[in-house]
Amino acid sequence: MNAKTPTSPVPPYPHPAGGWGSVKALGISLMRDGAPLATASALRKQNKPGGFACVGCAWAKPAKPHLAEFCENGAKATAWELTDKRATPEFFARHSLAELRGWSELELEGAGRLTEPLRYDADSDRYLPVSWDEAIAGIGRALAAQRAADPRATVFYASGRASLEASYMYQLLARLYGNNNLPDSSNMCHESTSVALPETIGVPVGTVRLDDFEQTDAIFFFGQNVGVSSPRMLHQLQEARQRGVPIVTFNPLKEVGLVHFANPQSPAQMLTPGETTISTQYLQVRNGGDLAALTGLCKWLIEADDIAQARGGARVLDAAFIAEHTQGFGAFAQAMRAADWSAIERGSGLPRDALERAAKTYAHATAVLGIYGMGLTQHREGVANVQMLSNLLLLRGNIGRPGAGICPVRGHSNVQGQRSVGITEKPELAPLDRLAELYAFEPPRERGRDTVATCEGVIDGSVRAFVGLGGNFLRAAPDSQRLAAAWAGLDLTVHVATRLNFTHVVPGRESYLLPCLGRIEIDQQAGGAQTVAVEDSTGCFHASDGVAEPAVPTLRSEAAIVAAIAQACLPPNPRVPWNDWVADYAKVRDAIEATWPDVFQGFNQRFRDPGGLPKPNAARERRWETDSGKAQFIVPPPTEHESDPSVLRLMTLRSDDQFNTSIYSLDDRFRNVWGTRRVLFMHPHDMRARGLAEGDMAHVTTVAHDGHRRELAGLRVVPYDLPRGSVGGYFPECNPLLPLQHHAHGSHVPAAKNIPVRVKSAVA
Ligand SMILES: Nc1nc2c(c(=O)[nH]1)N[C@H]1C(S)=C(S)[C@@H](COP(=O)(O)OP(=O)(O)OC[C@H]3O[C@@H](n4cnc5c(=O)[nH]c(N)nc54)[C@H](O)[C@@H]3O)O[C@H]1N2
Ligand SMILES: Nc1nc2c(c(=O)[nH]1)N[C@H]1C(S)=C(S)[C@@H](COP(=O)(O)OP(=O)(O)OC[C@H]3O[C@@H](n4cnc5c(=O)[nH]c(N)nc54)[C@H](O)[C@@H]3O)O[C@H]1N2
Ligand SMILES: [Mo]
Repeated sequence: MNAKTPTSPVPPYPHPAGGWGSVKALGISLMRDGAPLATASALRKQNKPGGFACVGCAWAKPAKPHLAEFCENGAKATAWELTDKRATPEFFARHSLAELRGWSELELEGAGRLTEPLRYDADSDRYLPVSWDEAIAGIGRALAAQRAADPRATVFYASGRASLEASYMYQLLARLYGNNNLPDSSNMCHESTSVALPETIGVPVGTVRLDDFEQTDAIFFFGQNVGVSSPRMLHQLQEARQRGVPIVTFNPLKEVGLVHFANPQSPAQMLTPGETTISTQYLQVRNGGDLAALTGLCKWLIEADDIAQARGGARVLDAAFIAEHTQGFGAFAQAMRAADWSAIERGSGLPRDALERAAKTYAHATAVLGIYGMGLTQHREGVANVQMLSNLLLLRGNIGRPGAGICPVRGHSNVQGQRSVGITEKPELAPLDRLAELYAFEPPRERGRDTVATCEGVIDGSVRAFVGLGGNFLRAAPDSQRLAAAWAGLDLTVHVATRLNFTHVVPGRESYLLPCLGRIEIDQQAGGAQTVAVEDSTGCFHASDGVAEPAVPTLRSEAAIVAAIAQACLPPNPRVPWNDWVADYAKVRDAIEATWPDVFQGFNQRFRDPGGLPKPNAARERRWETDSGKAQFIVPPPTEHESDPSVLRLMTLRSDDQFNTSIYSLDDRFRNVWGTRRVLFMHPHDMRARGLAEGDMAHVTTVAHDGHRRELAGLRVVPYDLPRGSVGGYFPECNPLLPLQHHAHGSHVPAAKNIPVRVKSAVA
């Protein structure tokens, strides 16, 4: 190949993540969203005792918070919630839903906070205001009618933000209604983790807590964009780097936050060029190449150990740990020895010597953290990817030891918590017998619908009603165009939301939009101002108190709305004290503790503890709650190789100015993209092979062979430093390209990081 490229890749963002760029971007964002004073005052209480838990990401909240325990993106999330813009009934009188369907996500959410309950009026094609009583009565009637016809045709989606209290009430509503149809955002996110880890280490979550960062010797980072998605973790990474801890990163893109970081809360760093280099080795793995890369690491370690044993030298693997604590090592080691280096290099896109260097770093460390995000989970091999990382860690006993462990970085601020209080479609994961006993009813035992099954049901007509506790399902889900076309066939759609989005403007035959309080707002109930609880990424439960005046007095809390809907659609059940719960959320916490006494022991007394109330985690103590009672090595499946060079692998990405489908602006300053999100990042060689130059418009089609045509035209080509054969675009704009059936084996997480596509010039 000619090394000279027709166009040079975009010049890299010259500044570190954090730093002055971050302070400036934050100032602009606060001005743009209005209410800078309310936001500034709220920010002082963000992630602090007596304050609120950030509504952005789920990263851990330390016991001793930093002076300002928020990041640029957390501050943007706060400003977004506390905006002074309002989507009032007058707004809805001016715009039909047909018109609003032509608006972008930025424009729809840009209308501001929802203020009144709304009901869809088909004659005028508008949302009209209704009283809370009318809305709840109407929803109650419609849901009761659906329940009488078939309780399994209604779905209760949760987006990962609602509190533990509201979520507990929500799952109880679904089960009293008669189904386990509780899909959540985690089905598109870390479900691969929830399926992978119980099999290998016996817990569905990570094993790492904040203090492990202080004791670790090496950090291995896979497919997680820390500078954008969980920037507060940069504090821990920076501290580790200052102790000389190596950080080895696997990511197809050179993400700024993984390259270097300046701490905006460290004046010394802000004034000098003394930023921290984050990654000591950066491996630009092909997207979808992690299984091969991890195989390379494990192979090197196992063979180095074979040699050490033969020579009678010091062991490379932790043989005592493997013997005492694990099962399946023999078969796994055999598979690794048999793996072929040329296949590893081809599969990962990485040279053998780079992988060997990373393996040596791993072998030299006594305590290693394995951190990962969507780069591992959103693949056909999402479950196998996570299990392979778990295999790597087990080789040297890096689970259940200070400074070591596996660390999935969760997305939404309470997504992990929703699972802990029963939001799951899998009946075996819900305490159904306990619920039966506490509330005197017969819970449904049949498996419910996850996100993919919900989409299938909407498309084939077997789902008739959709209730959404937050989220923007029609944008976030795969095959979003096919889904939107089928959505209008639903009998009933009900959305509980803070801001207007696309899903709301595609109504079912009967449709309601209910405006709720956000977590930053003061939640007054009969029993006074309420506190709620959330769970962070490291399994600690925290208290969160609203600090800002509600956007308008008409808003109701999610807990109050769920309780009202439940009472309106279900026969009375004196065992479920909905009204008492709404008056005093501490009583919901008591109910949660009564349902899971071991997990939530002393919940009301302990959830305000500094650093939160840690959830018990057996793997942290090297108790393996797996079928065999041991930690399990798992042989990875053979990888599916794409042999057709005309097929590229599309990964869908987040910009630094969005929170999922909430788009704050069209810029992505870290990737040097301004004023548009309709772009396609390409390697210059792949551009040239298709006759494309920088700034040309590309036409992208999915390779799916299922009879459905999926295409996007008019994506501006941006030459970029990524592996050949890989292309990047933005989520959610690229979701029409993601086939519903293209999801992870075992977990059904849509394979949003590896969509097979063909790219050509849009004009050709
Ligand atoms: N500011 C902000 N914060 C957020 C969110 C947000 O939208 N904005 N979303 C929240 C949510 S719900 C979630 S789940 C998390 C998501 O946070 P992340 O887990 O960081 O998810 P992404 O940003 O989608 O992608 C992560 C990285 O994976 C890399 N990648 C893509 N394909 C591969 C691959 O095959 N292998 C490897 N090794 N890497 C790959 C991409 O280059 C990218 O850097 O963030 C949460 N926090
Ligand atoms: N192609 C592709 N698709 C993806 C992904 C990807 O990387 N690539 N990522 C996936 C992931 S990881 C996730 S988590 C999903 C996210 O998918 P969703 O669950 O849809 O989450 P959001 O986009 O965060 O939802 C935004 C909406 O939530 C509402 N909202 C905000 N705050 C609140 C609140 O406090 N209460 C209530 N009731 N509503 C509120 C607002 O109305 C807002 O419009 O998308 C997934 N889809
Ligand atoms: Mo997520």
